[in-house]
Amino acid sequence: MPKDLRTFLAEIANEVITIRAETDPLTNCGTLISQSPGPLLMENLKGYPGWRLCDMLLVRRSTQAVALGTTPDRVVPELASLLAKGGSPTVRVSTGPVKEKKFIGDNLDLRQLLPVCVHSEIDLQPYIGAGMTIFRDPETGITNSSFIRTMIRPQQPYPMFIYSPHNNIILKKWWDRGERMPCVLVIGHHPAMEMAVNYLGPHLSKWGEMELASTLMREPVEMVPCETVDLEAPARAEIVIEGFIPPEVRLPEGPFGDFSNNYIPWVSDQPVLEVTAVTRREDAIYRHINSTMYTDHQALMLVTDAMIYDHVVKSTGTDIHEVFRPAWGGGICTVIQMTQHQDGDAERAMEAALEFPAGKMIITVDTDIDPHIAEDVVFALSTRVNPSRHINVKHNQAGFFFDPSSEPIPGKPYYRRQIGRAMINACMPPTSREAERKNYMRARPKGGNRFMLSDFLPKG
Ligand SMILES: [Mn+2]
Repeated sequence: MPKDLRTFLAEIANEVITIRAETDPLTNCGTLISQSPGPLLMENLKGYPGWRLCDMLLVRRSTQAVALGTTPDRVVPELASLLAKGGSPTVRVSTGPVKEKKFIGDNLDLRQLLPVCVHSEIDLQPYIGAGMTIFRDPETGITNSSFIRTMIRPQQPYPMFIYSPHNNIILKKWWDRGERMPCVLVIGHHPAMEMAVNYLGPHLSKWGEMELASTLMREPVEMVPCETVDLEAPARAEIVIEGFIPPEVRLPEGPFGDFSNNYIPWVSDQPVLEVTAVTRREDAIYRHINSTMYTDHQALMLVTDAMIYDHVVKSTGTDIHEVFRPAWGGGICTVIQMTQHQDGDAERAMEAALEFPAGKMIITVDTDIDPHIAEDVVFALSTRVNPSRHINVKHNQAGFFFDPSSEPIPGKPYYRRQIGRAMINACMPPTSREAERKNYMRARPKGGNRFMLSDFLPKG
């Protein structure tokens, strides 16, 4: 059975929370999803009879591990080794489940066709957040994919915020020829494909993220020809939207609470998608990625975490266990869990991480600190850092567009930003100074996990 969203949902069935009460994509799905501790399946959507919606598929290391066919402690190293292999071929098929229902025409209304959600409290419009684009380079024929937020106004066309540099290179080539660019938005497939689509590294002359998905899924992705554009789309997707991005049209886009949980930019004029077809499964599941704190939106950053891990390990040889960019750091803080064997190990690891868009705060911690637990990281920052020695600031670095504290660069486009970046060594002394490490041993309560308070409470 080829992998897709459904095979994945079956594999994690014991972790999925199913909601049978009525939920409303326009008023409450956003907050209900954000409150969920794990994978969620909503089966009764107001205004969309017969539809189901899923989200939060990757917020836990346990489900990330299932997606990659590994164990939770091996997610980052395993993903790093898969990414290092690059793309592998997809396979063309003549048809597939995504063709079970077809809607073709210039007046399609995506609000009517799909249960698109409003993500954040003051977003003015519902947004497709889990749409994976397929753009094809008109010169090389290689495709590029990324997640692009698409604003679903009450009528066509639909503004898209195209932040991805690779997508913009390709879009410019089409527009420089005076042509509108054919485009596909894929919604709902195996989460390993979603990880591949979040890949930000180099590849443009060799393969696309769909080929990378074949590597991460460990099987060739089945691709099927589209109805109205000269592109192929994954045959086992839940939904495929086809259309064109014309060179001459711009429409106001935003406000939308994005990535770092800020509204950046508030409203700006952006390109638009003119939809020409929607194909889907008969009983399609709408894959949503709510763009608020602690959702798959931040969890999907693990692709870059794996690349940072790979680079730091290979370029420094330091003893790295885990790289994690926590949602509670707005995605602009990187925690590296490592063991220092010599003085300077942490500093070398952080210098190497700085070569990536690893955020403006890079923090190293030891193996007794869980990077996934904020209290642990703040404990390390508070008790293991001498600010005079262990905080190193680099000025005038490239800033992240979605970081409101980054500053514009005079004379540069609005999305180019600058900021200082801090490297904070919150590790205890290296193993070469073993005696000093005793001072940093964390005191744990007598009895450990061998006794549970609940067993000592009155029964019934
Ligand atoms: Mn790319």
